[in-house]
Amino acid sequence: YIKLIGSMSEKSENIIPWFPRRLSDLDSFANKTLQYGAELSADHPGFKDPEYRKRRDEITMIAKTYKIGQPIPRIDYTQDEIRTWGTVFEKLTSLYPTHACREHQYVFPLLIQNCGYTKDNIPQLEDISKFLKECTGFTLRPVTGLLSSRDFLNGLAFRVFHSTQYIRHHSQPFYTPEPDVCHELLGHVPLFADPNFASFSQEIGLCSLGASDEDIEKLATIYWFTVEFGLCKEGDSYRAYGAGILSSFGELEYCLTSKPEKRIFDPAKTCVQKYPITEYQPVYFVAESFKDAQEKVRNFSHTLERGFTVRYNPYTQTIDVLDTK
Ligand code: NLE
Ligand code: FE2
Repeated sequence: YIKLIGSMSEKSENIIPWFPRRLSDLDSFANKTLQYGAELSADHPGFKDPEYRKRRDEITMIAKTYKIGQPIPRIDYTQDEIRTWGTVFEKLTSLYPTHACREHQYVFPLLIQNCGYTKDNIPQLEDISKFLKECTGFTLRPVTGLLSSRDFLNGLAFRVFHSTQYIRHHSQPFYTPEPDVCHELLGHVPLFADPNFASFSQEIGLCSLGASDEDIEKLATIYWFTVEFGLCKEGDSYRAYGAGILSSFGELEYCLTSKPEKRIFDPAKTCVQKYPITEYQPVYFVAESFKDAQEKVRNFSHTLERGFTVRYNPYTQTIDVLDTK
């Protein structure tokens, strides 16, 4: 925890949770991953498969020693892993034309051309990170598993996305409660190449810097219902832009049916909505556009209790703190 000096210290509640101020500060938390919650481990198909666990440990070693700025080491994926990827890739790409949002569909062919996205190849984080950097300035950073919401969201303030590098268990290719390369590369990556989506994501990240625990909870819920499970309107129909949907064949089909409830995205309401993490979502929120969603989140952030504002300085890749709200 840090204490801010100046006019802010006149307030009695002047203890502000630590937050990264420069890019290399992100190295201090990339290893602090959460243990699977009881809920997750009970459901996880790979939990009782020792060979799978061993392979995961091997892959996550990379993330453990990685420092920002280094090239991300390549993984030599096994035939079995590539087969799982191929199954997921084929099923999902057959649904994208009718279910994915416009931005996702625009970027996808570019990933095929530039980053080795095919059925028989699991693309490498390093190639993708370079590609994204040229599109929107986003970069990937390998991570061993789930970070705390605070750390994960703080990364977005720097346009850094923490990405896993291992793949889901082969027994359940069409839905997993955990992030894996299918989820990151097919769900998240295409959207981070879109300028409006990139700046919407960064907006949530900036709001999270130095936020109270309660506000982090709200922002994480907003992140959940947008970046992970967001729907948007296109003409008269709905389309998916949330990565958790775009990486799950089962949920992608389900989300556009009339079964789940769909509500308009409104940060003040969305931020308190409860959600399950190991099954299809019963409720989705629909965004008008990424620009509109960003503006709504920005307005919402003024209602949070943080007593200062932050600005990202892209030249130095640091955070400027302004003590006016
Ligand atoms: N349910 C998603 C999938 O199967 O790809 C992963 C969600 C991670 C938050
Ligand atoms: Fe995700």
